[in-house]
Amino acid sequence: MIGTGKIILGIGAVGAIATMALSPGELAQNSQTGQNCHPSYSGCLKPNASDYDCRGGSGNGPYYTGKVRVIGPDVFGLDRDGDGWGCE
Ligand SMILES: [Ca+2]
Repeated sequence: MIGTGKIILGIGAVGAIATMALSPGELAQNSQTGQNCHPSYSGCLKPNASDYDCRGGSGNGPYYTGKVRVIGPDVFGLDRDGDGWGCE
């Protein structure tokens, strides 16, 4: 319970700072990690997609992407060689 209280306080503090002084760059970064983008990929893939495949490849979709930075668990299997870049 103590831990939960600390988390709520932390979010409140971050929100206050963000409202007061947030540069355009930070705003853009925030929108990329928002609910509309998948947290594992930097190219803003849909977070609720059933699968992504590489554009121009032999995958069956339903969604396709070009080269994309993989910044979290590679749930769509786009980065086969594990170097952090998918669909190279
Ligand atoms: Ca790769």
